[in-house]
Amino acid sequence: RRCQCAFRKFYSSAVRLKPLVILDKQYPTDEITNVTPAILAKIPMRLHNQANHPLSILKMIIQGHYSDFIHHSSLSPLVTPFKNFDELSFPTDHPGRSVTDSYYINKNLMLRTHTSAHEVEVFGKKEDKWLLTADVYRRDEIDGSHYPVFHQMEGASLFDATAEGMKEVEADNARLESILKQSNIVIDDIPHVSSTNPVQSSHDSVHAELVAKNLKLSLNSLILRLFGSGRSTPLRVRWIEAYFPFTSPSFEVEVFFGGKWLEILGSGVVLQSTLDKAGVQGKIGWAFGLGLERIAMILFSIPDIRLFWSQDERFLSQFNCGIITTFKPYSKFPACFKDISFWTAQDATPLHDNDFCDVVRDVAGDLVEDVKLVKKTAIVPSSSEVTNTRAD
Ligand code: FA5
Ligand code: MG
Repeated sequence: RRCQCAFRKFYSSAVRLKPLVILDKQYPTDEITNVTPAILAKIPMRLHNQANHPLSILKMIIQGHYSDFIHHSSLSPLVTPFKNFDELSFPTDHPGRSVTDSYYINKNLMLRTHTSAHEVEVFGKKEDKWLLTADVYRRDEIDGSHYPVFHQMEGASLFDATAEGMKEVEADNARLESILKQSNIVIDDIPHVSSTNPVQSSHDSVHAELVAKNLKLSLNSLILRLFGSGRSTPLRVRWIEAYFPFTSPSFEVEVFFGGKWLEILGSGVVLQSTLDKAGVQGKIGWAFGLGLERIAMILFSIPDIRLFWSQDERFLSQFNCGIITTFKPYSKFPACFKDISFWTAQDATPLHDNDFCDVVRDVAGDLVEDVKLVKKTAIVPSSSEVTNTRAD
């Protein structure tokens, strides 16, 4: 009920009519504005660019793997619905467009729901191989692995749609296959194309199959790089037929980790109409979108997706640039320090520090992490004074 009240208060017409200031710029609001203060507060944080944050460490590891790709990581999250949906051939009645699923600043501006929103823009720069990391926003459920703000990394690779271009793909496929053959990975594969996951009509089917195969090999080798080291059991990866309005054929990938299959990415052969809109001609290629939190949760053993937003030193100090370390859990509550004065009668048996610790343990149990003696004195207090010991 408290939540509903806050929601109604925020959406009262007085607030709604006020312009919103986002990243130092003012934007008008209208009857479909539904972005909340809690979401707005996340926009400047750009966790993927914060040094030593697990998301930025992961970003850098993936960038290192795709070393010949150009990187983008500072594009504004504010995009038009046209860019987020129409440019990518989403049908006009797609549920993702609704105000119940996406965050709108006003009817002409929204928070991107995926990094694919920048595909036409980046392909338009005539870049063939690129990665793009960004914060994305969805009015999703909140639980241990979903959050309304999360981070994706988009990757794309284009090749000349010619015999020469396909030779390049074949050579890369052979290189990747030989790496994967020698490693401890079990891949549950599906056909590169099928009647339910078809080649686009404008594509040569041999080209499309080679490119789909390159996409799979490339992602399998990335997954091996991320999850493969120091394992006693084989790494299990599963490819699943999927549907995205802007790729065909399309795939999702799941990794078996901690007894569960976890979906980590969506991918596919880029729709030719996306490249047409970007003014790219004579090329064919693939794209993927990785969920960074899902991968980082596994790699760093971070149990809850909300922890990524923590500014608590107990979280941030655990991660170092470029290294995957295992997260050590700590209390969800901030540390609370108490000063306690404790005294004994003059004629009593002297109190050992450990006796005092036992008293604390008896009363507070494991809630107390640390007890420190601040000062011990033999001075007998007058009736209005006590000696101070301090227990933190
Ligand atoms: C997409 O967002 C597509 N844009 C991916 C894509 C790119 C397909 C390029 C084809 C070509 P999807 O909605 O499945 O797809 O999200 C991709 C990944 O983001 C998921 O696999 C998951 O790892 C992560 N993800 C999705 N929703 C959430 C959420 N609420 N919280 C955390 N991670 C999420
Ligand atoms: Mg998905």
